Amino acid sequence: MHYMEINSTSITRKDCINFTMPYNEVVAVKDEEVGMKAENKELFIADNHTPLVIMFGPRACGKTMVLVRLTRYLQSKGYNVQPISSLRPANDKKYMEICLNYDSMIKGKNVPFSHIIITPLLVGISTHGNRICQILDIPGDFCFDFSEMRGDYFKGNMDSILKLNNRKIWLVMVNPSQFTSHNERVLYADVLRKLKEREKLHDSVIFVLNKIDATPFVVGSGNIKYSLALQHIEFLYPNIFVPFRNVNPITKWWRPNNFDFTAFQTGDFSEAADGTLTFEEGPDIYPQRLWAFIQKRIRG
Ligand SMILES: Nc1nc2c(ncn2[C@@H]2O[C@H](COP(=O)(O)OP(=O)(O)OP(=O)(O)O)[C@@H](O)[C@H]2O)c(=O)[nH]1
Ligand SMILES: [Mg+2]
Repeated sequence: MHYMEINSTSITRKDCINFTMPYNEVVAVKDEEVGMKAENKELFIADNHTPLVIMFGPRACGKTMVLVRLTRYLQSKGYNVQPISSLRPANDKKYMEICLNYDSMIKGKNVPFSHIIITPLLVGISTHGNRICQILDIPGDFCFDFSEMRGDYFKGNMDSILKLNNRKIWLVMVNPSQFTSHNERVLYADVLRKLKEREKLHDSVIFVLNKIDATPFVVGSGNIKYSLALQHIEFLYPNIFVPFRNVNPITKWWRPNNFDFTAFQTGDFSEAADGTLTFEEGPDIYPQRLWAFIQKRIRG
């Protein structure tokens, strides 16, 4: 894979717009990194009251790694983060194994977690014995399906999740390289428009630009050129933010958008000569900022 050097301190808006192709080179994920194909199993969300945070995005955009990194951060701050076993029947041995070994699985350095956690996963975040939220990670293949020509993108589990009564906070992944064709990016913006149509009153969206380390928007550790990054995502995914604009004639003047936008880097991934994938976690500022947005949205 080819890595390009970018001098991030001297970029301009024009440069960002012209950077489309190099992104694909920088962060293209090799097929073998994606892991095995996951199975779309029936899911059961027993807790219908606690807000549900849902990781949403195509395959290999980094959903599971964002969950892993957020878990590590929250645990370091004293939160209790535990998988919720009732998501799957007790005879699902693979899921029960993840529930039992989650802590040790996500703590190693030489473990390609995302290759192990290829099944849907529900974790509960609690503090002082109170559950604050649940986070659901679903493999990208089951978030939406482009092949449905009528634009009915959500089927099976995703359709059932959309019908749940829990307050929903969607963590929508939008990195420049998660699709390789313009057509797919246009379709993704359409998927998000449909998602918005099915939102309930208290639901909300946080756009997450993961793999920020592979873009030119990082000025220093955790110091991101946010407005340029936002403009660039808008350029790559035409009209993506339109359904999420604040159309209230009064409040739109000081709050133009009904969404939050944050960057994320789960960590540095390097491959040893023997093929072992090593993970070194990224700066705390990313999970810290994401968690602040999630907490704000939980409060409503
Ligand atoms: N450069 C960079 N690469 C990342 C980052 N986070 C994840 N990756 C890469 O992306 C790959 C896929 O990450 P996953 O978390 O498995 O992606 P996913 O969205 O859960 O994929 P599915 O479960 O198949 O939908 C990882 O194996 C890493 O190689 C990041 O912050 N920076
Ligand atoms: Mg995953």
